[in-house]
Amino acid sequence: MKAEIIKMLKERDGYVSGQELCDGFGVSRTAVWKVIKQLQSEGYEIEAVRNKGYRLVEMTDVLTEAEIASCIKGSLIGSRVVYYDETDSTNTRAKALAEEGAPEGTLVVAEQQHAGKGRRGRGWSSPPGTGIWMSMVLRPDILPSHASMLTLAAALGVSQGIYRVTGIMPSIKWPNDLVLSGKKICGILTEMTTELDTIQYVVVGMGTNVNMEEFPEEIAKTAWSLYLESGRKWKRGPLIGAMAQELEEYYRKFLEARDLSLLKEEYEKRLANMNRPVTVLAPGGNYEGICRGIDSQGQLLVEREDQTLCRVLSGEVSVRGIYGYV
Ligand code: BTX
Repeated sequence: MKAEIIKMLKERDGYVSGQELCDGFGVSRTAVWKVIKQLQSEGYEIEAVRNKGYRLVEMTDVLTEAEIASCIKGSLIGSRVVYYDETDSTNTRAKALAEEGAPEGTLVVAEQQHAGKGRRGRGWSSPPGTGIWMSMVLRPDILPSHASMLTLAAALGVSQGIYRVTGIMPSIKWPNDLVLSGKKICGILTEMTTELDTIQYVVVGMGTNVNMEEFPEEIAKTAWSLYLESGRKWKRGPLIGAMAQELEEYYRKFLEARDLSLLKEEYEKRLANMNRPVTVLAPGGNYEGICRGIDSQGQLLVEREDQTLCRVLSGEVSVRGIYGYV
């Protein structure tokens, strides 16, 4: 009921009458008033006028389960929202929930992570009040070897969600980072659990730097936020809503083709390294080449000096631009 009331208040230009809320939810006026009081204490400025009802005047950057749920527009991603004020890692929480049978589309969001995870045992800085730390549970009927493609589809979803709300379009640094001004604003971590060669579930975790004004020294040179890029602060609820909707869209396209063939063109348009020199840091030795996009399996195509085309498997290597971070 709380999320529905937030949604009604946001969608209405004028007042929502108390009676309308009572009738709509089959509750008493006192029950409605209690919810309004709670919302006011959470940061929603709601005007209450006798004989007219309630009107949302302004809101701070509220991040609660009800706020997030009120921003969800699709039918899959975010169909269930689980929110923590603080947790170890939303990926860890999403995996535990998936083990307990959480349905596909479950979205786990935290205000703060004290053990945010990057790839290969690295950490992810996740302070409170400034970022979006979220993970979604997926249960795709695909081969485990195809799951890494979900990282690329998610990169498109998050970047499109950011674009829709802010008008800023981040580039993608293959396979799992979003960048602006040559620095990282988002990282994606995909983890899966399989049984007898079938996927039980995949958890895709996405960390987006939204309103940070500065970063810890260790990452200050490579990290960036939407605030630093645009000079203004953004409300995280609507951003999460737009990201969830876009993630759903790209996930459906991925499932339709069972690979990235429907997403390849768009991905390449946003690929930061496209047609630029890259160094591939491969286990067998580094080499240089020109990035020529991706194939329908999400492998990076790198043209070497002798014109041979190498396919770089996601997860197998890191790719760095020869100049700077991108
Ligand atoms: P990655 O291994 O590509 O990047 C991790 C590296 O990025 C770190 O070693 C550090 O140098 C740098 N870094 C750490 N924190 C930040 C930050 N906030 N902004 C920019 N750079 C940073 C990328 O791994 C995958 C990250 C996924 C994070 C999400 S958050 C929600 C979900 N839960 C969870 O535990 N992880 C995912």
